[in-house]
Amino acid sequence: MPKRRALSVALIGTKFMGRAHSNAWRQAPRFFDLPADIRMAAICGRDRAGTSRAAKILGWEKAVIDWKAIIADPLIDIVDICTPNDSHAEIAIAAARAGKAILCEKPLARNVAEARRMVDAVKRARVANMVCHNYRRVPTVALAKQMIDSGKIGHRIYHFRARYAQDWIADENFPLVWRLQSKVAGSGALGDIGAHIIDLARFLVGEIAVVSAVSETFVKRRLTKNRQPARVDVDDAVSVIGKFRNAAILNLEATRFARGRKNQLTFEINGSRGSLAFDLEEMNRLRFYDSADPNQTRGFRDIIVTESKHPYVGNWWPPGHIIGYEHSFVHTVADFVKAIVARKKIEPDFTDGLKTQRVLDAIQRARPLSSL
Ligand code: SOE
Repeated sequence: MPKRRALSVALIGTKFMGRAHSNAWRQAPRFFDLPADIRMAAICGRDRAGTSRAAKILGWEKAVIDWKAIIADPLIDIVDICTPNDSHAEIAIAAARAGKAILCEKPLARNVAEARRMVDAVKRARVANMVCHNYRRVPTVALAKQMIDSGKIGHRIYHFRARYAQDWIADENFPLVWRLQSKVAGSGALGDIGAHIIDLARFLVGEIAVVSAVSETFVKRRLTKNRQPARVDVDDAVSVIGKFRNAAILNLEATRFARGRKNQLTFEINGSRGSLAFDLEEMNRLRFYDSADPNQTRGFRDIIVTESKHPYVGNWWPPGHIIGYEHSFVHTVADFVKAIVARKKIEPDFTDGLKTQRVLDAIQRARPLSSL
């Protein structure tokens, strides 16, 4: 019998995304029929004690504190980058040169120039590469994509409206963390959460052709963790209007100042025959309006996306037994492993990350206002 392949993974980053990805690497082989065994070989972080603790709790074989040791290790096949944005390019380019497959958290980079260098590196090295836009792999979102592709809302799309709203920095006493510094993050709400809905716009409707935007930094000065005053040089909120190449109209909002909204991601798509609506807070439900329904009973209906025929769902629980946020990462990792072994292209890859980055940069450059 041919020996089954084993893929050794090293994850860089131990915080929120490090934990979400660790859970995904652990669960994917348990719930998906993967073409390779997964070895959770190493987790890498900056402080020794914290990283050792993370390795133990999250189930990695060893803790490493220098990411260059991961790159130099010939036994590592996959590098999973869950670090702040300013290190994505350096780590990914080194990993590509070392011939490793790469999964990278979003946004791919801080700007287009960096993203382009990352794309060049993975193309030159011909290594598998993927950006972790996990929301594409929420079953409800994947079903929406199938329905759009099969014409369920018509052959023309008129509108894509999306909102990603949080409130974790709405308190002006919240400290200046890395996500509020452009030299580390690139941009603010725009790149952190706006990147997700731009990716969904591209996934569900197509390429974006033009954008116009307004943004604001509501709290311009904050104290660092050492209580030093410092300037906030990223956006707190941004609103975007634009147009897709297929003439559909785009409306996006990304904000971290929507009090009460902890992680609200909603979208609505209106097509020539019907509409689809999604809300992450009810992520197993897809709302569908079909204008071809008989008019006495026509209206939005709820599709509870828990049937075994729905994307990814057959691998989990019986109908009606809902799934959550963490499953989207499991699906991402499972699809990535399948693509690596089959040597198939996977989306969103670094080229998609670059396209999204072009939209982010265009929004940052946009000068839309007619003054009154
Ligand atoms: C923080 O705003 C954050 O963790 C994002 O970085 C993630 O991408 C998003 O899924 C949840 O919020």
